Formats: sequence, C-alpha cells, structure tokens
Amino acid sequence: MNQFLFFLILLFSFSAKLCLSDPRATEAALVCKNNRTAAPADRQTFVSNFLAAMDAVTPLIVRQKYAAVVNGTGNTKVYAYGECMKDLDQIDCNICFAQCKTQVLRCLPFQLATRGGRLFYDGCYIRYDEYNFFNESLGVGDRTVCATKDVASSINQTVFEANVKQLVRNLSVEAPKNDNFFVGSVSRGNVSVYGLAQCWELVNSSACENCLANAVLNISSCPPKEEGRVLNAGCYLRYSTEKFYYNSTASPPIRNRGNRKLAIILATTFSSVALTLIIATALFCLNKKLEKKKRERKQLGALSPIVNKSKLNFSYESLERATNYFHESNKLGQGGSGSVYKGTLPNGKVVAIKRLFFNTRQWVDHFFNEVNLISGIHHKNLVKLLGCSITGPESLLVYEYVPNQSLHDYLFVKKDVEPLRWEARYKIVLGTAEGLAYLHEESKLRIIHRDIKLSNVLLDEDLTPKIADFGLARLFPEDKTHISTGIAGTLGYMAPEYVVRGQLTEKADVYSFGVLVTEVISGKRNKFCSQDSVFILHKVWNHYDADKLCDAVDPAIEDNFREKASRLLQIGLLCVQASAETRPSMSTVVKWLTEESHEIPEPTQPPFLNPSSSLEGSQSISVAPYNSQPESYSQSSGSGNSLTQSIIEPR
Ligand SMILES: *[C@@H]1O[C@H](CO)[C@@H](O)[C@H](O)[C@H]1NC(C)=O
Ligand SMILES: *[C@@H]1O[C@H](CO)[C@@H](O)[C@H](O)[C@H]1NC(C)=O
Ligand SMILES: *[C@@H]1O[C@H](CO)[C@@H](O)[C@H](O)[C@H]1NC(C)=O
Ligand SMILES: *[C@@H]1O[C@H](CO)[C@@H](O)[C@H](O)[C@H]1NC(C)=O
Ligand SMILES: *[C@@H]1O[C@H](CO)[C@@H](O)[C@H](O)[C@H]1NC(C)=O
Ligand SMILES: *[C@@H]1O[C@H](CO)[C@@H](O)[C@H](O)[C@H]1NC(C)=O
Ligand SMILES: *[C@@H]1O[C@H](CO)[C@@H](O)[C@H](O)[C@H]1NC(C)=O
Ligand SMILES: *[C@@H]1O[C@H](CO)[C@@H](O)[C@H](O)[C@H]1NC(C)=O
Ligand SMILES: CC(=O)N[C@H]1CO[C@H](CO)[C@@H](O)[C@@H]1O
Repeated sequence: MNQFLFFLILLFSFSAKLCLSDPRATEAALVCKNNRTAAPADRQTFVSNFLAAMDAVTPLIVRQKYAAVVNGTGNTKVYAYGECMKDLDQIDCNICFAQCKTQVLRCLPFQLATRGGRLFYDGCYIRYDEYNFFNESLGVGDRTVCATKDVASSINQTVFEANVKQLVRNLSVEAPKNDNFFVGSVSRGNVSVYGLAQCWELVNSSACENCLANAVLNISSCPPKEEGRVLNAGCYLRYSTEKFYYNSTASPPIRNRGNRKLAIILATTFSSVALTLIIATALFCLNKKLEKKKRERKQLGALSPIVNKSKLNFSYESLERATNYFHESNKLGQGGSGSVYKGTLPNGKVVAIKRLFFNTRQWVDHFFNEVNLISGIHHKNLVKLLGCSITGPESLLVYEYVPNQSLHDYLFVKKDVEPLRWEARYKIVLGTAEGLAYLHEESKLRIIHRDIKLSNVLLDEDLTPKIADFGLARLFPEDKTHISTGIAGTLGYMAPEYVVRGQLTEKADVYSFGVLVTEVISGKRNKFCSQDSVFILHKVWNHYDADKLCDAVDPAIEDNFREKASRLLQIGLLCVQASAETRPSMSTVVKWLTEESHEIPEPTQPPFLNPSSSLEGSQSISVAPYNSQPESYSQSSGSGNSLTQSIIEPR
C-alpha cells in the first residue's frame, strides 16, 4: 500500500509539475536549408555525422542547457547547436529538447541536398549546418513570425503598440548586459505585454546587441497582432499578451522529494530515448552500408517492374492532384510521422494520404515490401492501407478514408454531438479490442501498435472504431524516434516498463488500451492536468477499492447500463496493472467483453511502478516507499552512487 501511496504522490507531483510549469515545447518555426547546388555524393556520411552530433548534444543540454558540437571532417563536417530558454528549469529544458530533437529530423538531408536546419521552439532551439555558425548573429534563414489574431477589441491598439515598442527596446538593451537574457513586461494604460529576449550562449554581447536591434526593427511589424516572434541566427525575441515565461528573479520552483522522483522517472525516460536514438543511429548506419551496395546496382527511380505494375503503387502526381497539391484546406491532421490530407482519386474514391517526414527513397525495396505486407492485413477494426507512392520527391502512404472523426475529437472536442450512448461505447471498446487482438495474435505479422490512444481510433459513419497508424513502426525500423515525440502528450498512455526501460511487448498496447477504456467509460481524459487535477486511473482505482466502481462511470451513460459499464472499467483496471505479466492478452479481453457470463478477475495491482518484477538490469532504478529517504533508492547493478549521475547524464 505504501508503494501505491508513493505512486499517487508521484503522480500528483507530476500533475502539479505539469500544471505549474510548461516546457513550451511548441514549434515557433522550422527552417530547413535547401542548397540544391551542393554535391550529394557524401550525403550518407553527412547524415551519420549529423546523428552522432545530435547524440553528443543531448547529454550536454541535460547538464548545462546549451551545447555546441562538431562531428566529422572535411566537407561532411556537421556543426550542431542546441539551447534552452534561460527561464526554463532543467527538467522543462530536457522535455522541450527531447521533443525538439525528434522534430529537427524533418530537416535531415534525405531530400535533395538539405544540409542545414533550424528549429525554434518557444522553450528551446536546435540548429545544425555544414559551417561554423556558433557565433553568427544574423543569417539568411532569419524569420519574423506574427500571430494571426489581433489583440482583443477591448484593448486600445495605440497603447498596445506603444507598450510593445517600449518593451522590446528595453529587452534588447538589457539582455546583452544580463548574460544574454532578459524577460519583462510593460503595463501602461491598462494594457500589459510580456516579453523575452535571449541570445545564444556563444554569441558575444556586441553581436547580441546587433542581433536584437535587428529583431526590434522586424518585430515592430507585428502589432496589433497579439503575439510576435523574431527568430534570428543568434537570438530570439518574443512578445505576447500572455505571461508565458517564468520569472527568474523569483525563487526557482521548489523541487520537493516527489519532484526529485519525477526527475528520476524523466531521466530514465530520457535514457531510454537516448538509447533508442543510439540504436536508431546504429541501425541507420548499418542499413546505410548494406544499402550502399544495393543502390550502386539500382539507381533511384528505376523501380522494379513488380512495383510499377502493382496496384499498391500510386503515382506522386496523381496524389498531388487528388489533394489539390496538398492544400491546407484538405489537411486532416498531423501526427508524429507526418501530416494527413484528404484526397479524391480520379475514380471518385476518397482516401486519406499521409505525407511522411522521412523520405524513403533510399529504402525503396524494403519500404515497398513492408507496404505490401501491411496492406495484406484486413480487419474491420483497422484502417486499411491502400498503397503508397515512392517515386516522387517525398513518400506518401494512401489509406482508406474514415469519415467521422477520431474518438478523441468525438469525446472531447466536438460540442454539437450527443454524448455517446452505452451501445456505442461498448461497440467502440469491443471493436478496438478486436482490432488489437488481430494485430497481436491473429495476423501473420504480429504487430505491436505502440501508440494506442483516443486520437488513433477513428470512427466510421456507424461508429465502428478503426485503429489508425499501425505498422508504421515496421515501415521505419530506423525511426525509433516517435517514441519520444510526445513525452508529455502521450505519457499517460505509456506502460511503466515502456517509459522506464523502453521495454516493448504487446502488453504495452494492452496498458494503453486499458487507459483508453477508462477514458471512454468514465468520459474523462487521462491527462495529468485535468480540471480537478485528479489522474483518472487513480480515481477509478479508488472507486474500485471502495467497491463503488459504478460511481466512476460517465453520468451520461444510461442508468440501466451502469452495471455493465463498470464491468468494462474493471477490465480497464486489469489492463493497466503495473507488471506486464499480470495484464491479460487482448484475446482474453475480447472474451471477457463478449461473454457476459464470464467472471472477470479482480485486479490485484494498481497502475504503479513495481519495484521487483519489471525493473531490473543496469538501466533500472528501484522504487522505494515514499516515506523512506531518497538514499534508499538503489541501483540494482553498476556503480553504487551513480544515481545523481544517471539523472544528469542520460546514458
Ligand atoms: C551551397 O553549397 C555550395 C557547395 O557546398 C556552397 O558553395 C554554397 O555556399 C552553398 N549555398 C548556400 C546558400 O549555403
Ligand atoms: C563523431 O561521432 C562519433 C560517434 O559518436 C565519434 O566516434 C567521433 O569521435 C566523433 N568525431 C568527432 C570529430 O567528434
Ligand atoms: C566565431 O568563432 C570562431 C570559433 O570559435 C572564431 O574562429 C571566429 O573568429 C569567430 N568569428 C567571429 C566573427 O568572431
Ligand atoms: C487609445 O489611447 C490613446 C492614448 O491614450 C487615446 O488618445 C485614444 O483616444 C485611445 N483610442 C481609443 C479607441 O480608445
Ligand atoms: C527596462 O525595464 C527595467 C525594469 O522594468 C527598468 O529597470 C529599466 O530601467 C528599463 N530599461 C530601459 C532601457 O528602459
Ligand atoms: C518577478 O517576481 C517578483 C517577485 O515575485 C516580482 O516582484 C517581479 O515584479 C516579477 N517580475 C516580472 C518581470 O514579472
Ligand atoms: C482596466 O481594465 C479593467 C478590466 O479589464 C476595467 O474594468 C477597467 O475599467 C479598466 N480601466 C481603465 C482605466 O481603462
Ligand atoms: C563578437 O562577435 C562578433 C561576431 O561574431 C565579432 O565581430 C566581434 O569581434 C566580437 N567581439 C568581441 C569583443 O569579441
Ligand atoms: C523577416 C524580416 O522582416 N526580415 C527583415 C528584418 O530586418 C532586416 C533589416 O534590418 C530586413 O532586411 C529583413 O528583411
């Protein structure tokens, strides 16, 4: 029970942490450099050096919040730089950077001869290039990005504009004098604006001044927009009507013991992320070597006749036309691996087209083979993969179009729909379970989805659930990175052993499914930062403990079905048990769902990190009851006091 308590406290500190702080891991701009004149001959080495450099950047960021790294020699030399905004504390910095790092891959030199990219998040920054830009203050990719919305009409625009002007001038003067960083606000005439200016660590103060002076000029084009940013080679300047920064003069956020534990969890998460990145790198390099030989005999574009004749092969041009050249109005959404567009084929068939961040031309054979295999998977609860395009400038996947929205939108975004009735919820839960059981146990490929969540379950016209995005992991064995694309976003769905150790089995999907069931039946999202700040799994478990599971059922569910609904919650709890071995298989879940007479076992473990069963090996930490001292954490192998080390260094 102690351990359960600890876990709850951990979760609370987690939720408190996520509510009070914000790593600002939101994209402000991505600028890829497209140098079409550079020779592509040595691109492979360049990419390997890029990945090595990114690997070296991470531990530095985690130690000092900035990093400048060079890898490679000659004309494949890669310069990489990362930095967090100085008002973020180390944990927020790590979170922001972990996400930023996976997204900068969108500028990888797969296409043409892209050999440089900058990704600005509001909390952190990454850039890589082929030359030493570390002390550059202004450059060709510099951007000014204004919000699209004007300030509220209740705000006097003249006053607002004057305040912005004073604020940014003040920031630009103060930052170079204050270690390249300044935040502040101006509130005159009842109008407040907040701002932040920062120059990168290696930019000296005169270059900083120069950079910010330019930024002040450029940002003046933004008012009366409510927000403006200048994203220069050497500095970042932002103003907003919202106070978005932390006040660094106030004492730093108190990290109590709970948060210390959070730090450990996060640190281990990062180690697994770092580990997967390393593995990805290794795989990538290995793959490159093997591919090199293949490619020598097979030029790009010279596709085998099998591919050319295959029904699975769509031409890039036809898909481009189908989506009206990827027009914004056809965009259905954006996921970890690419954006999705709605398209209409010449024969009138409506499809969903996924545009992948990764160009796969290098993996034509492999990719096509995988598409072939996955397209052979048919199940009423899985979104069907119709084919792909691998001949164009980027790779596209073509899926069956599912007209209704995702379960997430249906439950939590759409305002104008009736709450789902019991029948519909049951159908959704059962269908999702059947789809997963098929992926895990019945299909010949044995696929682990890895990212089961509400937004990956789409609803048909008659509310049949269809699981989207399965098999992507198979298509991209090199792309282990999307594990970390949404650490904050999908953490709530990730099984403990997966978060801590990156250990991935079907049971990780079962855990995610359990969270999903809990959400569908309770009508509440499993986010750490909900209104009443109660983590929904904890709440349901409490109700279960008190023998009142019925009370956790969404009030919108009809009274006469509440008993049945609480049965589903119990199944959900069985699926989220802490140790993977105690979770049922998906086929067992389907059996419980369909055979009403079947007795459902009692869940024995709440969803917490089990100290003995699932955490072993050199990467692991033992989790002690909350009321013991932090020193009682122990490393089950390896050097004795390396705990602090492992917090700081994710490897
Ligand atoms: C493009 O690459 C060539 C050769 O490496 C180089 O001389 C040129 O300066 C680059 N152009 C830009 C805009 O970076
Ligand atoms: C580049 O990275 C590789 C792999 O991490 C490392 O072995 C090598 O020493 C690095 N090279 C330079 C010049 O830092
Ligand atoms: C920028 O830094 C590099 C290396 O740190 C140095 O060689 C170079 O002179 C600097 N450039 C300027 C313009 O200060
Ligand atoms: C906005 O404020 C200025 C200066 O205080 C004032 O002259 C002007 O009349 C105000 N405009 C409106 C629309 O209130
Ligand atoms: C900038 O603002 C700070 C604090 O509000 C103030 O102390 C300082 O005098 C201002 N500097 C300039 C140049 O306006
Ligand atoms: C920062 O916080 C301190 C104390 O909480 C307060 O006095 C100060 O005005 C704040 N500064 C800014 C720029 O918000
Ligand atoms: C300032 O704003 C508040 C609320 O936004 C409003 O009630 C008040 O009347 C305003 N005062 C002036 C002087 O405009
Ligand atoms: C600061 O950096 C700029 C550009 O990188 C350089 O021209 C200047 O000489 C440097 N100034 C000092 C004092 O180091
Ligand atoms: C994006 C933008 O507006 N850039 C401008 C910033 O200011 C310089 C002059 O200082 C202009 O040349 C840029 O076009």
